[in-house]
Amino acid sequence: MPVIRNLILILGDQLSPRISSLQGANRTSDRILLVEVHDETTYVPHHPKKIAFLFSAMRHFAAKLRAAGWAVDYVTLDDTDNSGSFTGEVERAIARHDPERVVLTEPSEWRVLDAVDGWSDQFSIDVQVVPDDRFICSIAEFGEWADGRKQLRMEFFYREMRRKTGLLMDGDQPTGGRWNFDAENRKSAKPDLFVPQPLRSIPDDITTEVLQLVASRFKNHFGDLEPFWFAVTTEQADGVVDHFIKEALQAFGDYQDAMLQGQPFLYHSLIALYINAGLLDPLDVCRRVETEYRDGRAPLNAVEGFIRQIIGWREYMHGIYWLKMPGYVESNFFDAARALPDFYWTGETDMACLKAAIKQTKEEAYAHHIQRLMVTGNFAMLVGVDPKAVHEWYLAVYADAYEWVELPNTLGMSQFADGGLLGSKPYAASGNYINKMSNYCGDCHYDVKKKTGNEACPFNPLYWDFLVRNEDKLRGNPRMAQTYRTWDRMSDDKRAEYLSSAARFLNTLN
Ligand code: FAD
Ligand code: DLZ
Ligand code: SF4
Repeated sequence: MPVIRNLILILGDQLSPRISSLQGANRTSDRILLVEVHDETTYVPHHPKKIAFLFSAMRHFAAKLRAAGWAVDYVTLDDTDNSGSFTGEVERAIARHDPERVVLTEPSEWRVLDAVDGWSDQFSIDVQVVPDDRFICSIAEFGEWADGRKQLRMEFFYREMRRKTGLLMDGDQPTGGRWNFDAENRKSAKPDLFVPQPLRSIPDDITTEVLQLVASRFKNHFGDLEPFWFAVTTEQADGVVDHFIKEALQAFGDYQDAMLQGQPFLYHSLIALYINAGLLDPLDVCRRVETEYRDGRAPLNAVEGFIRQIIGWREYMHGIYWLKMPGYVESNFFDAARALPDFYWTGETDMACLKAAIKQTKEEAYAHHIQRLMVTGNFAMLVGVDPKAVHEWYLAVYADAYEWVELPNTLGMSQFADGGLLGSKPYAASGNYINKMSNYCGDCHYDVKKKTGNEACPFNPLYWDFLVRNEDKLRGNPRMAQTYRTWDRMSDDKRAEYLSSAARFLNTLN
């Protein structure tokens, strides 16, 4: 048997032929390893659609590598010898091939890197972890940017990324004379708005086999496995980008924050799961979208807004995660301790906005940003759910969820659990915001216009209760001053009504 030089482990979110672990690899002397393992499917109870997506994408990727002449070991979940963990499968592959070294691109999650760090001693073998060059800003570069700064504001980081990539730059100036067109991206949507439907891929034989496996093994996980229409190859995911550019990009900016009953996707791109798994390259996508503006086919507010999400927010979240882990996951600025309400797993609530967001999460493994931030996230923060429980829910239920991007979005942006590292004030809102940005309230058991009492929208008293409960932590925040002044100006009776309404509602959650 020929000697194996490098055993190259490719993780489920590294499905790119350009992945750094393959650069410089040799088809004759190296062997690639991909593994479906029980531990990765259950460290949180992932949505069945997410597991099926990754397994099918991994199997298609392995087939593509084999067709390109690579020797690939692929271990399926139902392989009777499967040990159930990355560590166990690397150990078995070392025993099979006796390689000189193990090579992998650095894992995107701290948990996995921590395990990998032990392999060299555990298996007495050289383990080479190479940087992941799919990010525009490396972990080291982000550390340099953050060093010595009191506040790590995304907006300033984003400008650096614009300069670095040259995206939407005219010389050293931002195209259109402004860095950020967000103020133009806050339209609410009318129910009769024409909304494009997502491009749906048809499951092939590989996907069908995966669906059977996932159906039999993950019955107890939250979420509907079928209908399954996610793309599972780069070619299909490219088609999703084409579809987005043609059908939705023009209005992406205008309706970015809008929510409509029965329209889970609106003008969003639905590509985070493909970028995060390696099927799409973030910079390629941004360049294609920029061309739409340069060629006069899409407005600047849409194109800038979209590019900011990817080279701004996405890169920034990656930087924050690696800057702050492993301690970050323990952040709990408000000392919130409530258990996650059961209805997050059932959708059984009279609150129409939460019901809609949770129902579509169950059906699609998807909710758009404002639903995650201002509906499920806002509610969890207002009622004081333990941020770790909130984090575990988000990590489990969305097809695009990986800890490196989910954790800073949840703990930092949505729950303010890091005390303001990411945002200057909590994203706390009463029913008024949800009513302005959606048509949920019309269908709701509660009345968004009522401030207190049993019929009042629960967000209204909960908003004030949250601010009062956390007054010692928030009153000194200059961006909260106006809000506390409003509270101070209320009569004692009004204040008491708010607090007793909130207490009654919170009791129902216990
Ligand atoms: P679009 O709205 O079309 O946006 C385009 C792209 O921009 C996305 O595909 C994504 O790659 C990127 N993007 C947009 N917003 C963000 C952001 N805040 N952080 C990072 N990238 C962003 N995104 C994830 O990819 N994985 C997660 O696990 C995740 N968890 C989240 C949890 C919470 C509580 C919140 C508030 C947001 C979370 N996000 C997460 C960010 C955002 O909600 C999703 O990226 C977006 O909804 C994915 O849908 P889309 O592809 O249609 O995005
Ligand atoms: C999310 C996930 C799941 C559900 N299953 C697997 C798997 O069986 N094999 C695999 O290689 N990756 C899986 N993943 C993605 C990994 O959790 C992800 O690649 C790492 O956490 C990144 O550090
Ligand atoms: Fe949500 Fe309140 Fe509107 Fe009901 S009334 S949909 S609970 S914001």
